Amino acid sequence: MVAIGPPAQGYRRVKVGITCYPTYGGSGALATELGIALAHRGHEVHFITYKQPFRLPSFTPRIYFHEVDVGRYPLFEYPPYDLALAVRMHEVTLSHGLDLLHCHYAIPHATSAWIAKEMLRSTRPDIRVVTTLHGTDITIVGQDPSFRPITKFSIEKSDGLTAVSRFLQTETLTTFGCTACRIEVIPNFVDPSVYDRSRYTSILDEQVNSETRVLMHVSNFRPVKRVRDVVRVFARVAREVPSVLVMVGDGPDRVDAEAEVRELGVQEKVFFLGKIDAVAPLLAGADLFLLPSDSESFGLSALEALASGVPVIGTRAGGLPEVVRDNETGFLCPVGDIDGMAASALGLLRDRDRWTAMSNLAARDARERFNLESIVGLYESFYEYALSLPSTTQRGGAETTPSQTT
Ligand code: GMT
Repeated sequence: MVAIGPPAQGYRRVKVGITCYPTYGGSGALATELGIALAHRGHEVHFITYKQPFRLPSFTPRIYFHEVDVGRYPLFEYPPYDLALAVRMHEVTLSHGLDLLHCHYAIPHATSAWIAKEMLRSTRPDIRVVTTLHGTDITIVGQDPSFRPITKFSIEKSDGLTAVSRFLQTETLTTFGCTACRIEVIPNFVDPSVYDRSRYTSILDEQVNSETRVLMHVSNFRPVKRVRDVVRVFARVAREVPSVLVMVGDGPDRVDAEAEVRELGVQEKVFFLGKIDAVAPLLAGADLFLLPSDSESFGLSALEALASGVPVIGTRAGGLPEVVRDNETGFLCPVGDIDGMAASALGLLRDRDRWTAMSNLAARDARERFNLESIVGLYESFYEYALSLPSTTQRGGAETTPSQTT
């Protein structure tokens, strides 16, 4: 865990309300770990969401959790969570004197924050809204005709915008054409003390003998993850190298993955573990991480694997090439290229020296480029910048950021 220390470079201590999706998913994991790190550095953090975030321990000094209760009314076939969230944001801002609201994932969080800000216009005109774009809020949901106008509006009404990769920054600017929007790239991060292979004795040892290679996939099993491809790549590898596949997580396509396992006759070699909060001890026992996604704005799970010394076999999709160095810390192939991914995996598993070199480089590169300490410092700096701006209420849209990465 990070040490308690002052905010980076003497930034002021802030009171921040963080809203995220609290159940499984990279954006919720990142938002929670950011909140924990900020609290360790002396800031006051208020999570405002419908459930305690899954990576939030029961008690951490300077962290508070405010549950959003949507309530029930017979007339509401669709209970208005967005409005209940706005009301809670408004209330927590007033009762705890928040400086800013930090929304992770645009829809509906940035929209609710805008409503809360309008409600605070006379009492707290100084409240600022920062929105971090994570991925499908832009690439899938935000482009659906039913959400596109409100996504664009909410983005434009945020005081500050960050995106987790250069890919997502460009995608947002081109998709929404919001020329007034300036988006700071602040990549995701890992805590190097948690994702450290040497810290854990492999908990898979009881199930898997030392000659068997462990391939792993961690996700929320949504269509974008292409979990059937995970099984297909593995089945090819398993034909030639003694190996098992460990599938961590759950979601709509789990049944598909299980069907593929049966169709390919690899039931004895594939373990579905379901949702697991702490993946670091599992990653420490893995030889390869598979992430054959259709699109991935960043790939936090890939970063956690790399930091754990697990080379990644994935796709050259979205922001993944910004995280995985092709041929150095893993291998990236075109989406759907099962043969290519299987060949890369086999090549590496058969060459232990190369695997060791790649594993070491993966851990080092992840620590250097995506270190918790420095990335949290970027958020602190961004908060400072957002707080220094005139509000969008007065000027009508997101503004230029201090260090543009476009
Ligand atoms: O946008 C999503 O699909 C949801 C989100 C999540 O909650 O899992 O995932 C996105 O955000 C992560 C954290 O920033 C990124 O690491 C993932 O790449 C991204 N997912 C996609 O782009 C599919």
